Amino acid sequence: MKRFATAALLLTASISPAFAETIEVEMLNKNDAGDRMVFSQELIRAEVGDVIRFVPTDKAHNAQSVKNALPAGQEPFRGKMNQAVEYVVTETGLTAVICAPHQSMGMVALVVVGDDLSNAEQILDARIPGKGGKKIADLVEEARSTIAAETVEPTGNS
Ligand SMILES: [Cu+2]
Repeated sequence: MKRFATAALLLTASISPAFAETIEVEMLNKNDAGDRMVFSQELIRAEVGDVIRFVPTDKAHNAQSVKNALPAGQEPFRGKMNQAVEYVVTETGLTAVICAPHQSMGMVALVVVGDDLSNAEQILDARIPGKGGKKIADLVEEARSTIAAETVEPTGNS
């Protein structure tokens, strides 16, 4: 009995270190497509346990969450200007991320954790100004259609 318990414990221990990832997102003045004041990834898909690291590749940016635009129970984050900041994901759902000085120019991103879209309406109600608000709405729509496409029953040849 004791031997069995030990074996079970070892097995659990070897499985449990989850495949947590660090996802790096750059803060840019311009991306390869020529868009100005942008995050290098705008639809950021993650899982609980992952860390999203926003890095100041270019100057004069920050990354932070937005009040009422993140999952219940999730700790908000607020990076300083010109500094890297890490968002430690603990909850499933959507999080709107902005660069404070450039949000109205469209420097925003949407984090999608665990394919959970249940707080989408809150994200859309968060009143991010200008192009940022429009882009967040587009990203919510993109997340919806991407996840819907992935959850379609497999046809057998895919
Ligand atoms: Cu910025």
